[in-house]
Amino acid sequence: MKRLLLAGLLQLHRRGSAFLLPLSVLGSFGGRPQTRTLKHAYSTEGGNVTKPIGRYPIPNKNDLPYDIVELMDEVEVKSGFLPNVFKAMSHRPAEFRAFFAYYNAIMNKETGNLSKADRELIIVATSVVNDCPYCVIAHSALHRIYSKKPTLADQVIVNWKKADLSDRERAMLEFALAVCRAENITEEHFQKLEAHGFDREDAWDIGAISAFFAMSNRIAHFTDLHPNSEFYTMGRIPREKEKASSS
Ligand SMILES: *[C@@H]1O[C@H](CO)[C@@H](O)[C@H](O)[C@H]1NC(C)=O
Ligand SMILES: *[C@@H]1O[C@H](CO)[C@@H](O)[C@H](O)[C@H]1NC(C)=O
Ligand SMILES: CC(=O)N[C@H]1CO[C@H](CO)[C@@H](O)[C@@H]1O
Repeated sequence: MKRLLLAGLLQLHRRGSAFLLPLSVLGSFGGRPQTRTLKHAYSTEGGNVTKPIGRYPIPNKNDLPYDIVELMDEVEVKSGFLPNVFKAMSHRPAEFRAFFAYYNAIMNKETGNLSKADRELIIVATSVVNDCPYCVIAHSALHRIYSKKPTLADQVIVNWKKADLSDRERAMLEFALAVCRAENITEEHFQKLEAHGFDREDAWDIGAISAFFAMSNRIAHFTDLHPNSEFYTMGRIPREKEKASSS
């Protein structure tokens, strides 16, 4: 059992850079060797000890199992900040491991017709229905980064039916939302997907992302999980412009 878990986590590690944020957003951490040890505690946002990120206590780093600390450090070094979902889930180490193993299995899957941007868009659209600010804000940021489209996720957040989506994306979101709303899923749903190049395995991928994040949305809900401030601005301004204005 322990071995299996370790194998799973090692896989997570090997794919670390693809795990949460693409290399293109790693900014100044980009090319550095990742041996830096992060010393601070995980419990607050931006070191502001008076502003909690959620309702449950976050364990001190020293009290957390090593595999969890290692993964958090890796994500933080590679991303430039540690998304609050890692801190919140560390309250339950066994669930932390299960959560990120499942997350990795569906989000970093290398087969099928869903791009990374497609996956993020499914999370955005369904998390709106589930009233989850953390998930909408974090995953719309990731959508902007992966798609290089700074406005589409915002459009989907307000009203996906009026967003500048392709017919393919529309069909994908229609299915994801039918799963999200627990509608009666029939053959017709699968046929509509097929008309846009999504086979049954792709339908599973869309359904599984919708389902997993419905669970994640609910955990964020009762734990009162707050998004990191970094997510709000990520991917809104093209990098060349950003560089030009800061030099
Ligand atoms: C820390 O958070 C508290 C509570 O939200 C806020 O009043 C205070 O201004 C924050 N301090 C800093 C330095 O951001
Ligand atoms: C779901 O749809 C199928 C096919 O149209 C139908 O036979 C079935 O009765 C429906 N089930 C429910 C619970 O509405
Ligand atoms: C339309 C499209 O991209 N179809 C591809 C979906 O994925 C399968 C296998 O993963 C490919 O064989 C299809 O070409």
